Amino acid sequence: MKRTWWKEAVVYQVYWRSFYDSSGDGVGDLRGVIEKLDYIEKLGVNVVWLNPFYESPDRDNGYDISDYYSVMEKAGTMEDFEELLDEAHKRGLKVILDLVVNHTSDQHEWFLESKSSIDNPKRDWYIWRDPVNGSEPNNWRSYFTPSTWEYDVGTGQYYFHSFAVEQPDLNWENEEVREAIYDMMRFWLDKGIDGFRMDVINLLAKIDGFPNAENPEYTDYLANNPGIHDYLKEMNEKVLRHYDILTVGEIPFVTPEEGLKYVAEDRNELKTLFHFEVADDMPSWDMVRYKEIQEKWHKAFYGKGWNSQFLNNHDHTRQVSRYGNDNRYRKESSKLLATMIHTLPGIPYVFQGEEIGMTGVRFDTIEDYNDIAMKNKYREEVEKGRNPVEVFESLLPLSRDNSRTPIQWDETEQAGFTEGEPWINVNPNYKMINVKRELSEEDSIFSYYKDLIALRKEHPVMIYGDYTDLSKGQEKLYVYTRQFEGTRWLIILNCSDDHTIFDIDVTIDESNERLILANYNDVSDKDVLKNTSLRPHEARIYEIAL
Ligand code: TEU
Repeated sequence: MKRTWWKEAVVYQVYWRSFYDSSGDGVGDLRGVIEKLDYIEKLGVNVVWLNPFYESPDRDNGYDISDYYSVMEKAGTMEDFEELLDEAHKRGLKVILDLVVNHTSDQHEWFLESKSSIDNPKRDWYIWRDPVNGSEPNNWRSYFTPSTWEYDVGTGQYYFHSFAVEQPDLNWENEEVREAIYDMMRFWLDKGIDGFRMDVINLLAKIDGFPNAENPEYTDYLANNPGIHDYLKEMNEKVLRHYDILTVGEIPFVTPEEGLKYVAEDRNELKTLFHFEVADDMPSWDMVRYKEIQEKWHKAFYGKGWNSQFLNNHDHTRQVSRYGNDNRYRKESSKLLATMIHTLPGIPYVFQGEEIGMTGVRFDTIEDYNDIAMKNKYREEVEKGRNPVEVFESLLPLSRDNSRTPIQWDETEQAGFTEGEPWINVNPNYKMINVKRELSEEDSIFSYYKDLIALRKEHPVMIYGDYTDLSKGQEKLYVYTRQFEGTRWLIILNCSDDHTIFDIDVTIDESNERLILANYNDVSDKDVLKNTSLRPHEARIYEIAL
């Protein structure tokens, strides 16, 4: 498989509104990112993904764009962005932007025109349908609301939205729409950005005729529809292939075989993808299932396409709270999960704050929350007559705001994130968990991430190695090898709160075994592995003989 810079990337996701506020208005901003670039550089990552900062009414935190060509006031100015890009590049950091082209804001000029009358030239830029028997054209559910259809009184038709009512879907069948999007992509690429994270990119094509779904609750009918690969091939042909960039598609609802169609090297569509078999479908840790997922994706992708590894992002609860132990073993399990993500095949993603072991949050009332997905769901369920307290409790574990609280920089007021009132409350544990503390402690989570990321630069086995799981079916231990050009690594993870005996059948030649990294600092090179008792959330990486 060809070596390329983007396969060797470690991506750091910057949710800028919660990163650092340079202006004191309570919202993080692009200047705040510039001020903290040295911090990102110190971690050793080489790509930064910035969540959307384009002009937006901000109903879905920037994923409802009203002007693709300008910067939202809260985030800063175009000059700030250009400076950020320049400063990042000076530090050897590449920058990828969010590309949100399945939908726009309902305040986008295009939609305002489209809505203004049935014969407006932009009417067909969005998806409009007549009522069926006086009601919605079909029974589909959107991600954030009970129906994908919203009625427009002015023109007597419904428009289609896969997400919130304020996020109408563009009509990708219309060539003018596609060309307008390609122009916009070139605009940013020509500024020198290094790629795109493509928001729900497999939703662009819709099922012909919008037939009713048998089970409308399972919204897979929104994704992977006929025509999608034609759009992506065209996008590649007209735009992507002319730039040396990283493209990562957000691709929910795919099997590995289907996923490969988006990224197979010989198909000329995207470079990599995020699938959601873990984030969307594994609410809490399930070791056996996680291994099965890794196995089947590796099998389908090895030598053919490139994957990504992540356990959290701005939509998914912080990994140490969801999949580790954010209490007694916060430090150990943060490091273990990092070891896993950075040694499995695919590009590792670090979501801001993960590198200091930030945890999920629990606010007291629904008013303390901002997430439109959570708030809409809360309203929908309460309107059905359900008990509000129960509904609230049920939404807490996976609320997207778990990951969206401000970065905890230090122990001062508002965790040093802002001098104003933060747009969302700071996690109350900031005095214990913060960057300042992490940077001052030798065996901190941050310093472990730094070591792990540095290893990737010296050891291509972490990137290009094949993968063999030696622990199938085991519920606590995850043990696998990676092998590449004469080097073999053994990764040992005790994914549990218990002491666990290492009883895996792998031949270890003591004279050849070398400890590469461990998350307990008293492990020595000479530790014989067989029958060793591994401590809770213990993680080790060895180089072993072939
Ligand atoms: O997310 C798509 C989305 O709906 C995710 O919330 C979902 O959990 C999953 O990851 C895909 O099945 C993207 C953005 O990341 C999110 O913040 C936006 O709200 C959404 O698209 C709409 O643009």
